[in-house]
Amino acid sequence: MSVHRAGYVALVGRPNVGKSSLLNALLGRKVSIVTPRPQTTRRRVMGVLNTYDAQLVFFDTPGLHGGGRRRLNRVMNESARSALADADVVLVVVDVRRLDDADRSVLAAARDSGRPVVIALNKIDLVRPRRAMLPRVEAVAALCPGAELVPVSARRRENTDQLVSVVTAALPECEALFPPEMVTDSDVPTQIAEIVREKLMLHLQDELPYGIAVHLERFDASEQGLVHAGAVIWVEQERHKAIVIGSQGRMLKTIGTAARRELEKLLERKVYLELWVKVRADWADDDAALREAGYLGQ
Ligand SMILES: Nc1nc2c(ncn2[C@@H]2O[C@H](COP(=O)(O)OP(=O)(O)O)[C@@H](O)[C@H]2O)c(=O)[nH]1
Ligand SMILES: [Mg+2]
Repeated sequence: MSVHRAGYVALVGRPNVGKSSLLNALLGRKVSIVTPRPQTTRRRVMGVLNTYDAQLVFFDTPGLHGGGRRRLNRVMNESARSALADADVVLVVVDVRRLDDADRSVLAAARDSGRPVVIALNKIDLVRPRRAMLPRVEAVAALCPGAELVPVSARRRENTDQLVSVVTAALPECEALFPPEMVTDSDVPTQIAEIVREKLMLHLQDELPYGIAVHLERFDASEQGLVHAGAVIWVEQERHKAIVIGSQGRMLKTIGTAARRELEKLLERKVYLELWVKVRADWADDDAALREAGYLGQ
């Protein structure tokens, strides 16, 4: 009989390299929201992949990032660091097009963790010709000797099987840690709040998305075939409230419709979604608010 392997795999990397996209690609299901903006992921999200000989328990993390005076930024960094400490394998994601100081510090942290390190060089679909990648592969390899390197494209799901084999080989021999039907630890209310936030980040311009949080205040799935959800969008200033609502409520309507459509697909149910906007000036510095929004105390 072949051995079974299982363990925790921390996905780390600077913001925007494609950690959440990669997790979704590996699982074939969206468990973590994705936008073109950095700092989309604010909380640790677990995603479980079962293969015939292994169970890979991934932790998607907010990117380890330097800046940010707010309490939220510190909570996000802490969450990435604790995932690293709990990991059996560290999976560092790098954007193959660009290696910067933030990547170097993540690679150093991975190396210093003493755990096996696998590096996913992501977004290879954007490099033409393919051989232009080679010097970058070598540069990354030099920074983390002993790490396995796997070029991938999360967007096109290219070479992700190879990545799974390499990560699996680095895991300890172990029985499954979670029941096979468990895909994520995010409950449905959390998934709803996250999808609403994703749509807000996609539709709003400039700095506003960083000052927004979504808190689910109503959730009722008791009715057959229908989910009834009410979410409150926290903004930091009165004028932000006007922007989120939009003229004649159009912006909020666009966001609500996009979120509802995606949730109906994800939950395979009809969704009735109500959205409100409230000013909560200091939520990003307020532990009680951060806890309510699910960013603290995970
Ligand atoms: N072309 C391309 N874009 C990608 C790929 N992976 C992620 N992206 C894009 O990169 C951006 C950031 O992705 P995200 O998963 O949120 O990054 P994270 O901050 O590391 O979690 C999004 O616009 C993604 O669509 C990839 O393999 N190829
Ligand atoms: Mg992310």
